[in-house]
Amino acid sequence: MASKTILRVCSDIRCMKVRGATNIACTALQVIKGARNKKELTEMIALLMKTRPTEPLMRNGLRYVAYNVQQNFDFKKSLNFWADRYMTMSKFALERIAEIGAKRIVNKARIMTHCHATTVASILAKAKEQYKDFEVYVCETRPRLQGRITAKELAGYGIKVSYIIDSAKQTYINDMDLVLVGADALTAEGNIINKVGTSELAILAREADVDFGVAAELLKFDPITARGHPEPIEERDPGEVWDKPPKGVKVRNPAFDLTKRDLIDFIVTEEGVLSPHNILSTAYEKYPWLRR
Ligand code: RI2
Repeated sequence: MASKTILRVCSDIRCMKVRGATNIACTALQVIKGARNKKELTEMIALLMKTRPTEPLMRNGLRYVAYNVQQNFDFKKSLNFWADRYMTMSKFALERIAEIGAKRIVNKARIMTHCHATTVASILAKAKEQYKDFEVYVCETRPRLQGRITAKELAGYGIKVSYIIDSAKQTYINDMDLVLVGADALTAEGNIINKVGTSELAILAREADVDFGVAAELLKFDPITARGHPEPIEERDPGEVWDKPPKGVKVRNPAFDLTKRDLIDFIVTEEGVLSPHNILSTAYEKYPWLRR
C-alpha cells in the first residue's frame, strides 16, 4: 500500500510542481529513502517510473539504487548510501558542467536559450561570477512558460536578460553568438531530447550560422536507446494549451522534441565538451553500470 508521501510526490512531478530533470531526479531519490523494506522500495520505484516518461536522469538513478541495494544486508543504511551516492554524482556532474561550460561564454556574447535548464543557468551564473559581461535572450516556452523561471533566475544574478515570445526566435537569431539549451535525454545516436521548440531553434541557429550547444549530464544518457528503443516523448494534457477548445478542434501538447545530432555543435558534459558522436562511448566509460 503506497504511502501518502509517495503519492503526493508523484502527483507533484506529474503536474510539474516539481519540474526539470535534475529536480525531479533529486526529489525521487530523496523520497525512496523512506522505504522500509525491499517490497516498499520496489512499489515506490514503480510509481515514480510512471510519472513522466522522458526522464532518464530519474530512471537511471532509481535503477542504480534498486540494483545496488539488493546486494546489501542492512537495508536502510544501504538505501541511504546508494541514493545519496547517486545524488552526489549528479551534483558533481552539474558543478563540472558549470565550470567547463562557463569557458564557452565569451565577453560581450549574446546567447539565446529555451525553457529552464539547471545546467544552462549554472553555466551562466558561473560566467557571471567570472565578471563576464553578456546578454541572454530567453524564449517564453509555451505552454508552461518556464522561460520566466530562467529570466527571473538570470536577472537575479545580475545578467542582462531579454524575454521573447517563442515565435520571435527567428527575429533575433541573427544577433546571437550562441544558442545554449539543456536536455532531458541524450540518445545512443547522439541526438538530444529537450523542451518542445528546441529542434526549431537548432534549425534556425544552423541557418543563421550560430553555434548550437547543449549542456547535459551524461547521467541523462538513456540506455534504452542503445537497445533499439526510441526515447519516449511525453504528451501532456491538452488543457495546458487550450482549456476549452471549440468542438471539432483537437489540441496536441508534446512536452519535448528531438534535435538531431547534425544540428548540434557541442555538448557540455561532466567529462568535457563532446561531439554528439561521442556521447554513447563516453557515457558507458564514465558510468559502466548504465550498460546493465
Ligand atoms: P535540468 C525541462 O523540462 C526542460 O526540457 C529542460 O531543458 C530540462 O527539463 C532541464 O532539466 P520540464 O521538466 O537542466 O520543464 O533542470 O518539462 O536537469
